[in-house]
Amino acid sequence: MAGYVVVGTQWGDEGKGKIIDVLAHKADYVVRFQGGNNAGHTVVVNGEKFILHLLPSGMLHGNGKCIIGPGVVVDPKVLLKELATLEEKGAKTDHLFISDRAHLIMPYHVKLDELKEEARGANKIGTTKRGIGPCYSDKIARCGIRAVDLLDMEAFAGKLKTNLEEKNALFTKIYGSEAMDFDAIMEDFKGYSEKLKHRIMDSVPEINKALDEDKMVMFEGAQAMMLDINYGTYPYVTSSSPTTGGVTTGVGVSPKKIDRAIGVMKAYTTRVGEGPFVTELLDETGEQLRKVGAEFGATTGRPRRCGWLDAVVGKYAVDINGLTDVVITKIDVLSGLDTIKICTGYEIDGEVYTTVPSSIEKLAKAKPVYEELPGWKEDITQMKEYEELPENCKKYIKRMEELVGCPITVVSVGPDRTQNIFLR
Ligand code: 2SA
Ligand code: GDP
Ligand code: MG
Repeated sequence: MAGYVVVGTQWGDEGKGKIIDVLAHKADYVVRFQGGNNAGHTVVVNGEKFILHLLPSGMLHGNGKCIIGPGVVVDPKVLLKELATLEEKGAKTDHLFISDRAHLIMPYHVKLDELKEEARGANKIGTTKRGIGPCYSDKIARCGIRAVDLLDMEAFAGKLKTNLEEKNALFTKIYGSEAMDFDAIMEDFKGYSEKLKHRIMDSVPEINKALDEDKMVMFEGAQAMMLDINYGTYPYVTSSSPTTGGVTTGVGVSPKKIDRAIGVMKAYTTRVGEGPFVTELLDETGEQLRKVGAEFGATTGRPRRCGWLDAVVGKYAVDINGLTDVVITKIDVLSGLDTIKICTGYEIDGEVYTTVPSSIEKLAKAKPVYEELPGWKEDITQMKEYEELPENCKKYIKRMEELVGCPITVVSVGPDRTQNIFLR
């Protein structure tokens, strides 16, 4: 069996897309298991940049099958646009399939996401406003509409009618907004059904069979550990499980079939959206990280908040995900700094914590306990071997490894597919 999972270990945007693309050339399947088009996964091939939102990051290899799994929420309009963009660039797309169990993001979910964020005011979550939370809410409330419903537009119409009645009452009576038109939505979705129906499949038996036949299946995580609905900085999280546990429920495979769990860890930390961020830098160094690291949302363009590496979060991610490997990314962004800090604990009301507290109020009060390491000046972006790296850079990598307690197997030194140093 060769089930590989790739997950984010911080607040997302660690470079998962790049790493999945690097590994996907030998994969028979690349499967998304949660999230939706809130994700922005960047892949750079020969200097050309592709940002994937719903499409798995293995799309550009065109060898294996790419599947949008049962645990994903799919906005068909966005999906069709993304497919068209790739096709315009000459990439092949006939290897993309959608699980019939995946839930559909409906236009009323997007509208509700916007209205809810507006209503929260200063307490907003900072969502991507792509309808993710409202769609997962309907899934759990057992009134969602799924991809399989696009294969039976009569059944679809009945479900849309019931849902829209309820949502329109919310829009008009609670939010003072306008009702949405049933006929217009129905018309659009008939079109999506025609364009997508040949890609809708039952992915469960096929993926399980592939794993039983020792094929390589890569499960692609979106968002990350600290945005997990159960273990992240609730309520400042996304509405799915981006951790390895999300694979078993999000694709329908046993945990026994996962052989490697790869956590992608940025050499510093970023967060986009609201919520506590213990190592955030609101000074010039934070500004430098944002500038050098080009830290802007790949979906919304929002500036990302930047700060030092948080090893408390790193260790938490290693434990919860059962990581077998850590891949460090963007360490090249740290070149030129005199010293670099790593957070090893949180001081909260005079007590030092080395685990992530569940209370958001406590976390908001946490002061980072730092360890300081010497920096390096060299440009490392063209280096190919571990031995070539500056001594202080090697020391930083070693210390990261010790603190998070998991072998580091790859160090990424630039956005391109080819900019990697393999350690093991
Ligand atoms: P949502 O839209 O309901 O999932 O938002 C809830 C929180 O999850 C965060 N979130 C993300 N954080 C980092 N990256 C994401 N993808 C894009 C990117 C984000 C962008 O690659 O840059 O472009 O702004 C992502 N998606 C969701 C979100 O910020 C909320 O904190
Ligand atoms: P993802 O959501 O985890 O896939 O990450 P994003 O694509 O949202 O953000 C990561 C950004 O960093 C993208 O612009 C990547 O092209 C870029 N990137 C990935 N790895 C590296 C690296 O090692 N060095 C640098 N400088 N950039 C990288
Ligand atoms: Mg991203």
